[in-house]
Amino acid sequence: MRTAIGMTVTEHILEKQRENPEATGAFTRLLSELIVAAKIISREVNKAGIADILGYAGRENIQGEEVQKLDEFANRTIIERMSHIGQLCAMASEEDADLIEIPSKYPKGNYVLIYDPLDGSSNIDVNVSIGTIFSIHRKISSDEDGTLSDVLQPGYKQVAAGYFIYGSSTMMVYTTGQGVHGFTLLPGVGEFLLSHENIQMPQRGRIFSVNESYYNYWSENVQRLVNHFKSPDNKPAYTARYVGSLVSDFHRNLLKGGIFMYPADTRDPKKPHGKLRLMCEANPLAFVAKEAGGYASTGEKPILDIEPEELHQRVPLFIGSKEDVELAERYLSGEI
Ligand code: AHM
Ligand code: MG
Repeated sequence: MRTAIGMTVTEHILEKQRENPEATGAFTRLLSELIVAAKIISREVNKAGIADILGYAGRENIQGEEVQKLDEFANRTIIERMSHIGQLCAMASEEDADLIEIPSKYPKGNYVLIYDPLDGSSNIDVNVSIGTIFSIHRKISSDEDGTLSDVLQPGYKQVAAGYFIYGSSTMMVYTTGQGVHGFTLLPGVGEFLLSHENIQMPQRGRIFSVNESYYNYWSENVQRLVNHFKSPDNKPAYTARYVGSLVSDFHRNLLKGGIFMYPADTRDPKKPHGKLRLMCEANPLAFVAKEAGGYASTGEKPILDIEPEELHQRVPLFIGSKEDVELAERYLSGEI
């Protein structure tokens, strides 16, 4: 395949399609439309400071968190753009409690889209990078309409995953299981151009990212792990970076190496699963990490192996450079 820095994402996806003789173009169409949705969201995020779109929308999402207007805009944009293309049988969003059905007036397709429309939403009104995360599965049920079983598939079955990051520039990073590729949006022109080809994550990093204000609510093994990352015995030493937008923290560690952690919270014994959602946050980033030579774990087992039980399931997440995440598993098991 011809790859060259500067090729458009559409050309890149089409080249991948041509490599697969069985490809029908359906998947290419799906990704292309998702890219259009992301460009619209990116434009809206960029003008958030000047448009009167900030502030809380006055309701809570199903997880009891405040929803901001830009989250709603992003969610609506994806639903509206993706419903009519004929490639999806259902969608699931972090912002919607239930499966999102494709209206009966539109044709149905063989894929499911799971997404977090605007991750890191607490950072919207302070001009800090936020993003859209997506995960795509092939339909497995025989119904024309998608069912919950189409969505509740383990991460290793994803056919594509990635994210858009609305930062100092807007980027798209995606994988279809053939490496991880990054594209940067050229403002004015409106095209995503290949800027990071075949991204490889360093096997060991020097950055740890965790919200340490929860220290007292972690298990002793997690506390020991974080103490390890802070230890002056590490040569060279680790450094801490925490944006508070998973996409941004992950993206930095993808390029520079390191580990992002959102451990289980022992405060509430009924919810010992941290904060992040398996289907729309952990799984897609775990697929990207794996394809870039990294690893994602609950601290006990690979994220991608989890058999999901519910749409909004939460998981503890340790993700990043392979050796750092494996070290985390060894601490959490008590081996060290
Ligand atoms: P969100 O999807 O509602 O924005 O929540 C997820 C975000 C992640 O982007 C980030 O890693 C995490 O929440 C930060 O949580 P905390 O403020 O507890 O550290
Ligand atoms: Mg989110």
